[in-house]
Amino acid sequence: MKPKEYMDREERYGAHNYHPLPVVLDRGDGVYVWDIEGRRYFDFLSAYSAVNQGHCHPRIVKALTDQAQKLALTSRAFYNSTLGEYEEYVTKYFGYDKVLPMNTGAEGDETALKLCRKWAYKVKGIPENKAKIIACEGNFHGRTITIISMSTDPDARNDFGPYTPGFEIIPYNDLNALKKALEDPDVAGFLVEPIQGEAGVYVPDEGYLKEAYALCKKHNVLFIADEVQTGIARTGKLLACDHEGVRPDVLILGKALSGGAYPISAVLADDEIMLTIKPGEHGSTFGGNPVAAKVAIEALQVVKDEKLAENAARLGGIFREELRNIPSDRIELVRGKGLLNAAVIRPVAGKTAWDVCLEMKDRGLIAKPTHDHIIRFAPPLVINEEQLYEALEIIRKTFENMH
Ligand code: IF1
Repeated sequence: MKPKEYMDREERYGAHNYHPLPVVLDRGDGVYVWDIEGRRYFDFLSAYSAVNQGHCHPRIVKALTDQAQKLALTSRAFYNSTLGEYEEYVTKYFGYDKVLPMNTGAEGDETALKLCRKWAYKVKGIPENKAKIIACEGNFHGRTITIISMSTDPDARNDFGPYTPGFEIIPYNDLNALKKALEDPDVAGFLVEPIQGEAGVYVPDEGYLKEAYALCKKHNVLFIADEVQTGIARTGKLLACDHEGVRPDVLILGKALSGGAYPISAVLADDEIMLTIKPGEHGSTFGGNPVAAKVAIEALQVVKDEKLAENAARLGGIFREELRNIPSDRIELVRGKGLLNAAVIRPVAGKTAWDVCLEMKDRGLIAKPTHDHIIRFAPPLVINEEQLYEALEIIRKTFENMH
């Protein structure tokens, strides 16, 4: 089959909720993916940071296949031989009393919201149905009805109402707005991305997270960090909150928790919060299943063994510097942390970030634009310096050709 036939088939039989770049991928290994005609690309999206450990990491694949052949799913109606091992591993790894395992990032966020509300009524003592959660403009936490009720993106939100109440939206990176919102005694939580991904890799001012955390403490409000995209070494530390020494009260992880091999998410918190949810009050058929348990342990161990946070910090610095040195008036701004980076593109003669991405694809690097004028650069964290310079050369040539 030709590439066009693959694309046409998706178009014909699949819902049109995505607009993919015209490349048909077939195989992956480390920082590379190959299309069906055998052309190789640097993957600079990494499945939106799910593949931090690289495509088809042999240790993660082995954990997956070994466990899949032994026992895949029992439901949470029974104990099993793998869940406790994972729970002990992941809580010690991140330093929390308890974990609640789910599957997707959106489910992790939903779980955190429910946990926050339960805590509001059982511990903080907010009157029934009055709990409020603060979220930020430009947020992205997933696609469920409740989550899009917090969204300020018309595409994510429009025509999906009525919306879930109980949220207050404040500007991101604005401590005064947070201070003001926290004066309401019915506020139970502050949900925040340490770096806003979908908004275009928007890095807040230094000190924002630390001060926001302190303000939350002052008002007995839970600081809830959505590290689904920023977590697990992507920004050069294990968690993006680690850059400011902030330990979230509730931590949401997803994506790279599996190295991209399996849908795995998790919510971590201490007992005072987590034990407010009792048997029957929350759960999931697949959450914490034996395959997920084994895959997540291996995926997290790979991050440590291969020092991926250190690599992301070092190579991220080189990447931003080299990108800024590209002599092109098309690159308006470069920002990011670790290997979560973005370039803001100045459209010239009707050519947008999409055209830049098409050109990069033809030269052997795939990335995806966000918001028409921003390109995210987020390779797997196993990338080495030589590969990074090779990728930068592709990017440089692309811009050179686009004057
Ligand atoms: C799509 C963006 C990335 C997330 C944060 C929760 C979730 C996500 C901080 C939900 C998901 C994705 C989903 C993907 C596009 C994508 C994305 F561009 F929209 F912002 F990564 F950059 N919290 N992010 O970033 O996780 O339920 O999807 O597992 O196609 O919607 P999920």
